[in-house]
Amino acid sequence: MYALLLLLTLNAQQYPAFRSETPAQVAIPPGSFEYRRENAMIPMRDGVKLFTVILVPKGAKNAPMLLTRTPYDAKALTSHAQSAHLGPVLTGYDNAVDVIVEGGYIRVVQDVRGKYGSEGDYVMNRPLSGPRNPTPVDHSTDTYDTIEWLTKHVPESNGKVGILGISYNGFLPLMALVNPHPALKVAVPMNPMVDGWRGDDWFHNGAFRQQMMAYIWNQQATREGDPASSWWTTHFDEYDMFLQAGSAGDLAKLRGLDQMGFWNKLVEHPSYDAFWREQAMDRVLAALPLKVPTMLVHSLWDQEDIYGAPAVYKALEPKDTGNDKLFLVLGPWHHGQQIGEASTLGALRFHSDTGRTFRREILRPFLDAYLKDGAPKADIAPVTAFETGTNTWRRLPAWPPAGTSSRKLYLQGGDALAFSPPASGEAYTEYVSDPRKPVPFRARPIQPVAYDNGRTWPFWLVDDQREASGRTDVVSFVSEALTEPLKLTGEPLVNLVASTTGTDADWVVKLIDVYPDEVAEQPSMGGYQLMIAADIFRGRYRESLEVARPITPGQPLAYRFALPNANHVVLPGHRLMVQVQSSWFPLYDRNPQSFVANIFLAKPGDYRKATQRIHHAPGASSYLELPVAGR
Ligand code: PG9
Repeated sequence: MYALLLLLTLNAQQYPAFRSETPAQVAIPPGSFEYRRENAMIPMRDGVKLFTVILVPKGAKNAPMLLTRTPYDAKALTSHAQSAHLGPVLTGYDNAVDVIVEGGYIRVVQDVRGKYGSEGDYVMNRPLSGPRNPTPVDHSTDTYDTIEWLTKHVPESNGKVGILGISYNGFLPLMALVNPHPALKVAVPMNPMVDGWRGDDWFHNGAFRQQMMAYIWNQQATREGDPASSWWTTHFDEYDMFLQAGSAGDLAKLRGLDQMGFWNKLVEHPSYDAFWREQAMDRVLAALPLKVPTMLVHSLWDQEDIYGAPAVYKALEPKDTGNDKLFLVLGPWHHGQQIGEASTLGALRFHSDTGRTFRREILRPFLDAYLKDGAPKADIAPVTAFETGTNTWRRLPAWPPAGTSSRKLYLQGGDALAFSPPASGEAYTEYVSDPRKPVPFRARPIQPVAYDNGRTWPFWLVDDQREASGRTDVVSFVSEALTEPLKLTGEPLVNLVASTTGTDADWVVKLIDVYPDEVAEQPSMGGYQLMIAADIFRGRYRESLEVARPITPGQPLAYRFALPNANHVVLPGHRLMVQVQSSWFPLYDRNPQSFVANIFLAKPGDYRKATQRIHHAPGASSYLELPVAGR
């Protein structure tokens, strides 16, 4: 070392003019940017400091602040471009730029505790301090302390704060509603993670979303999300990777995922026990007063968190006695699409940019009304819902709309589907479910859960289901062509009567709008089979979501569960279809179809072929209760 220093010193003396060209400290000329960027380390009540980017538009005075808290790297979310202008800097995930920049808002984005620039320990969806979190700090206290600091340290602000975000960043505004800071004037949870077991990111009705394993690794392997330590690929087609691995637990062991604390909690809690119930944010908030005006934003084809926003709305609506504190927006979007271009979704065309309409005509006036001094009351309906089929925005007083009634749609023999109960015919429709050849949840090769590189993951819920309906391990029941419009406004309820030769089974039910054989305006939509509501139910939880029980082989049993909300008009000439299958792979892990204590730990010998029967005999028929709008 000494010799090297000596050599460098000699070098400098020999060539004094030949020095490093990098300045000791670079200086950006003042006035170069249209905004002030401040990177603050905000102290929480336990002394942990959270990295917080504060972007103040040039000349801002009495400006409100829009806060997003995130586990996804505040610095990256506020540096989409190195520009003198805020617009390019913020264009990207979680930033409704036309609202933030044109609205003159101060933008604040903060790394949550334990991630990226923030200190402290990281716990996935950190529960509230209490039985699930013995520490005195959580996202509620961290948001309170952050807002307290912001109102005292951002001189350009008017002291009013709104919080908004998508997905995990939508879960965090819900946490902010617990013991909210008085300066928190409005919250906009978009596509929020609410109940990881019932219907958001981790399970749907007990079936595990194993393609999220990569996310768990990437979230927990390193604080900074170091790419060199990220989840790695081994197959172009994830169908092969997961099938070759065996159970999700086998893959986790193969990859060392059991180093991640959250993975071990998943394996420990495969059923809907207190671990999940006590963290479900609809349940948490149902027990608290609604103090902060809140707009829940939901995507009708949300491939990640389709359960959350409607569940919170359902929980909080009874508290909104004046119908002026809780708002819901239902858009024809995939997860988070509302902050981008949204005139299409996969093959669907809406003939207007529904995302832009939402941001400019709903979100912007809503935020202004609560955050800007002297702003007018916003003329926003309690529920604003885009009706697909007719491609029309509807202003509604509540969801589902008054007058919505239940109408039974019966599965019948001969693969028929009708609003009248089966009078005679075959007692059941049969198929063989083989875990060695699970039904792909979309056309192979199956790509990872990702948004970059042109991935089509975001659109999979609107994939054409024609391929599936042609498989022998998928049964499809289809109605006659409708002669008049059928308007669905709410959650279809599945009432399946099914039997299996196995001792466990998954039931996937899809309600489908079948387009006419030819669609002149868009020929490729001829015969298209569009899922308007679909979900999976793990049969072991038929009697209790908390206690898994074996299924009695060969016995027709009733399974009842809700499908996600639809706001859709099935037009005349279209037909209704219901598809039923017993795997949705590899998004969901396979059911071994022989009862084991914990499917995460299933072994190769546990996976067995089973013959499934969907029953539709008179008096024992399967049906869907459709939420049909009043006239
Ligand atoms: N809801 C998204 C997600 C969470 C957890 C696993 C996978 C995806 C999100 O926060 O972006």
